Amino acid sequence: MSLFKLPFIAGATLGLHAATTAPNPPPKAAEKRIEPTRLEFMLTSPLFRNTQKAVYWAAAWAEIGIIGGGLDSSSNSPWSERVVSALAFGGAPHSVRITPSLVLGSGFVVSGALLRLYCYSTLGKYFTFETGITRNHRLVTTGPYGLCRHPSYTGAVLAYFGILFYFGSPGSWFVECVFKGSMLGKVLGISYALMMSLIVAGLLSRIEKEDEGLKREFGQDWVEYAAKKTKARGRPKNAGSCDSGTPTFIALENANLEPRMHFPQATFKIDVLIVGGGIGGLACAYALGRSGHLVRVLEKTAGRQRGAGVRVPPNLTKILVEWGLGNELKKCQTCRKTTFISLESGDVLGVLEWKEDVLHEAGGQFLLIRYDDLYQTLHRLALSVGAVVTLDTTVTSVESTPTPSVHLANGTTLTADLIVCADGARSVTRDVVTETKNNATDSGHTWYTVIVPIERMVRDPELAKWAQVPQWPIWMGDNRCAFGFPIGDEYSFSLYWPDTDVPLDAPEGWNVYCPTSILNLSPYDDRVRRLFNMMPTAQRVKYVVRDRVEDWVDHSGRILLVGEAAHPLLPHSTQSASMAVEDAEVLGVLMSHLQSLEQLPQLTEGFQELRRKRCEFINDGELSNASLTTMAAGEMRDMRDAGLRQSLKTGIENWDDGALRDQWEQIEEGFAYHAREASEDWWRKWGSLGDAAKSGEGFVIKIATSSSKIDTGIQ
Ligand SMILES: Cc1cc2nc3c(=O)[nH]c(=O)nc-3n(C[C@H](O)[C@H](O)[C@H](O)COP(=O)(O)OP(=O)(O)OC[C@H]3O[C@@H](n4cnc5c(N)ncnc54)[C@H](O)[C@@H]3O)c2cc1C
Ligand SMILES: *[C@@H]1O[C@H](CO)[C@@H](O)[C@H](O)[C@H]1NC(C)=O
Ligand SMILES: *[C@@H]1O[C@H](CO)[C@@H](O)[C@H](O)[C@H]1NC(C)=O
Ligand SMILES: *[C@@H]1O[C@H](CO)[C@@H](O)[C@H](O)[C@H]1NC(C)=O
Ligand SMILES: CC(=O)N[C@H]1CO[C@H](CO)[C@@H](O)[C@@H]1O
Repeated sequence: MSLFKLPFIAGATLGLHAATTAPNPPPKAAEKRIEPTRLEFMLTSPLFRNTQKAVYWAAAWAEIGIIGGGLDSSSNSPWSERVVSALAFGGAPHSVRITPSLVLGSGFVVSGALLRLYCYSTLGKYFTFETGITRNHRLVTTGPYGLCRHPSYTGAVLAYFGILFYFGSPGSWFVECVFKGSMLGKVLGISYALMMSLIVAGLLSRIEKEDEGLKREFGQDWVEYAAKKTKARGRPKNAGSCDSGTPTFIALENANLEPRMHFPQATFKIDVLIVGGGIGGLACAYALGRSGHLVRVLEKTAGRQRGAGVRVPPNLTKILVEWGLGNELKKCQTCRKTTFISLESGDVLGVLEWKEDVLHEAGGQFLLIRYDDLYQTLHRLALSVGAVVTLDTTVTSVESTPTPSVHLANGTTLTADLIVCADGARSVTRDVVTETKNNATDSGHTWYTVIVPIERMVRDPELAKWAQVPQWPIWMGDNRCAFGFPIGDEYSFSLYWPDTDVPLDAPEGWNVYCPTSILNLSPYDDRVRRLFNMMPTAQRVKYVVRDRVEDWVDHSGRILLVGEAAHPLLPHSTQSASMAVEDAEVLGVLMSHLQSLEQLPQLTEGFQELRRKRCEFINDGELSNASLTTMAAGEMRDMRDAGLRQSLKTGIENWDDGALRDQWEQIEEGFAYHAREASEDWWRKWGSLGDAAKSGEGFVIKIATSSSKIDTGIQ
């Protein structure tokens, strides 16, 4: 009779073994993006888990021993009696038998284990016992994850519940011998039950943390998935139930995740210090971290800087989508058209439609977003690849000898294999790299920006239309212009104004404010005045003109300028964020090919070669654009306006007339650039020559830039 018990013993023991054996090693420290809970050690400590497994195996063998001894007892062999009495622990070994609750317990363990094995196979190598979101994960909603939100938790709880049921059943060796047999047995039994409660509590306390982590990482995707999986069961979040009728627990492991896009990693990994954690610095941190390098960002501010609106042109959208932000970008507004309006009269002069097919050609959407949102998103991305972002840390200088190092304002010096200077237009590192003084001259113009809540704006019927259709109107005036666009529930409105009107002097930078009343807007379109004066203060960004930076790489090839430190732009340019992120993408792709430290100068020179021309081209376009929109009254301006009026009649396709057609072609070229492909092309052309040098063929190539001729030679 008790022989029938054997399959159930086997089921319970093997089931529990499978359910508590990790299919993959734990994620690396940098990948632990979900904070561990206080009971985490109960769940993840291998020592604890292995001890637990050993106890179950011992109990299983004891039970088998008793059954075996019992079978043999008819022959009264002294051997079997000795075994049975040794395992009896003072209890009643003959009461060890098969009971319905024992069978049920074993059934629970087996079904829990099978559910978990299904989860292991669905998630493959992304299933780890430690909570964490590793690099390049994606939300998995298939297989068991399509049934309920956290099947592996359900499985774990089923298995633990089953084993408790099994060992706690009358007829089990534990109850009949150990528990009933002695005081010590009772103490053991009760402490064991307590421990199991702690494990279950550990599982439960993880639910929230993991939900938060998944939500942080996957945003809308996770919210939608979670809502679907709980709504379908008609229960609130965290209390839903699965088809089996057992509680739905959040996947204990790294569940629900899968890689995004595959990005190659460098075979040779280096330490990188990034000076400045703005758009450019954070984007570089992500791109370099993704290529496998160890990155630390040093940012002088506390990190929460307030910006205004940023325009995200198509090929930046493309990069961000490849970086896994597609869903976040869906929440942004798409720019539909640009209306050109006379600042003086308020008349509409022309319309430029951002046609779907034209943008499609350029490969992405033209979006309007908030600076702060882009900043936060890139910050999160940087952390997701293990980059460390140190705030409130001001860099005073950098140097390359004897090793690349960074001096901080507090006296500390940090060293790295590569220093990336992303400290913006007012860079303190630029002159060290170029070894010449970069002149800064006053442009005589300043940007004034207000952020107006949409709900306030729509109360003025004449202004409401600008807010309701995502568009980017430009008011063109004599030596000045204005433009605005909606960013979520706010409206970013900027004026580009000559300093001759407002003699108040102000320092350069993005955190300077002034009262809006200092501008006299009464001679202009009254809507501009009303909109601007809705807010009491404006952000005041002075435009300082800087020389073109010829050298982006220092003589050692290990200190590199990126973003506005390398190519200062007119503030509020269409392409400002885009240029900085493109830099990052190109740098990341090049650095993913790094095979040795000696190769570093080749790659940094390659970066300059790839990026400088494009940035100059874009900057020239932005400047000629600015002069086009701020023309003084005269013959030229009349021609411009005539051309624009033509666009009102014919639309963009038929813009054949000179200046505007050229303008559009420029815009198109700016929009259609593909940073990753451009750098991969470069690598195919030049990178392999560098390899030849390394492999000892004696072929040396120095990358040509416009300041240095190609210099090849046999050594
Ligand atoms: C606060 C802020 C708000 C902005 N808002 C807008 C906007 O609304 N619209 C728009 O079009 N553009 C905005 N820009 C500009 C835009 O970010 C840039 O034009 C472009 O993205 C290039 O960025 P960058 O990273 O090269 O330089 P920046 O954006 O200038 O970033 C440079 C970073 O380096 C840090 N830094 C500077 N010096 C040091 C130092 N010595 N040590 C450590 N850290 C240092 C700065 O604090 C800053 O975070 C803003 C920039 C900033 C800094
Ligand atoms: C200086 O600042 C850095 C970064 O903020 C910090 O790690 C370091 O400990 C500081 N050093 C001193 C001496 O305070
Ligand atoms: C920068 O300033 C120096 C010294 O005033 C001057 O000689 C040089 O020509 C300037 N460079 C440019 C590009 O204006
Ligand atoms: C030039 O200005 C137009 C609108 O005036 C704008 O659409 C375009 O993006 C600008 N060009 C560049 C290169 O930024
Ligand atoms: C999204 C995207 O890649 N769009 C365009 C970017 O530019 C390249 C050309 O460099 C086009 O081929 C892409 O279609």
